[in-house]
Amino acid sequence: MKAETLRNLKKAVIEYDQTEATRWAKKAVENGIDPLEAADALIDGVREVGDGYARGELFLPDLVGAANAMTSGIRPLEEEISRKGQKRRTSGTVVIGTVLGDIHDIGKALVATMLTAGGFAVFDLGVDVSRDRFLSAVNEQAPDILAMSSLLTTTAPEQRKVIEALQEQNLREKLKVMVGGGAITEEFARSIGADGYAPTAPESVGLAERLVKGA
Ligand code: B12
Repeated sequence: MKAETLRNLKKAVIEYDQTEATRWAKKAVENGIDPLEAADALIDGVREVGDGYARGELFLPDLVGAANAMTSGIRPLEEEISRKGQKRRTSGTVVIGTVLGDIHDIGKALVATMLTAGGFAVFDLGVDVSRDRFLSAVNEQAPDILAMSSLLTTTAPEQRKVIEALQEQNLREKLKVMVGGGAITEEFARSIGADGYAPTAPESVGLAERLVKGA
């Protein structure tokens, strides 16, 4: 029963099937399967699709489909995880959001999902996130990494302003900043004093790991 459930959770993600992901996640809870193990099965699925994308064998819609299925399945499991007072092992904590004035969500959400699949605890602030909101999340969560997304050239400078605000509040040394999104380049990231840039969601995981290790 357990092996079948875990297999079907992973399969639901690989087949981009949100309904099946939710159904098997609920079944896992009903049958007393460790929700952390069940979540790992979903995460395995996203990793597999992420690897396929990184190798150029799969495409953006595949990544989006897998991410959506994982998000659907993980909800009932997270409820059970918090009911049992369990904690997931994490590689680090990330606060992520799309900057003020920008409502593009898809890439940022993918990065959040891939980082979750990569073992990070991710606090997604959503889109159109103000400097104050980023700063209070940094104060509340004390993350290892602050990740910002920008799709518009008009709002990209907001990333610099957030970094400056971190400096003013003496928070900059306490975390790493990584940036990305269609409007961002490696050069821009360097010019605003970010610690790292990645062009894709799968690559953001390796970047986050390197930043946390201080490499
Ligand atoms: C979908 C879309 C929208 C949707 C957004 C829906 C949603 N829920 O997200 C809607 C219709 C709302 C929209 C609105 C607008 N849009 Co629009 N939109 C797009 C479009 C077609 C796709 C964006 C997308 O989701 N791409 C797919 C994702 C997966 O890619 P991505 O976000 O870049 O993310 C990848 C990487 O960049 C990276 N990544 C992303 N974030 C991060 C963060 C970190 C930390 C890291 C490491 C990596 C990383 O990982 C992701 C996956 O690998 C693009 C065109 C394009 N080709 O990109 C235009 C585009 C971004 N939009 C554009 C514009 C101008 C607008 C509007 C101003 C249009 C208007 N006149 O109203 C408004 C702005 C609204 C606002 N205030 O934000 C322009 C921006 C031009 C520019 N350079 O400034 C683009 C490029 C279209 C164009 N060619 O003109 N848009």
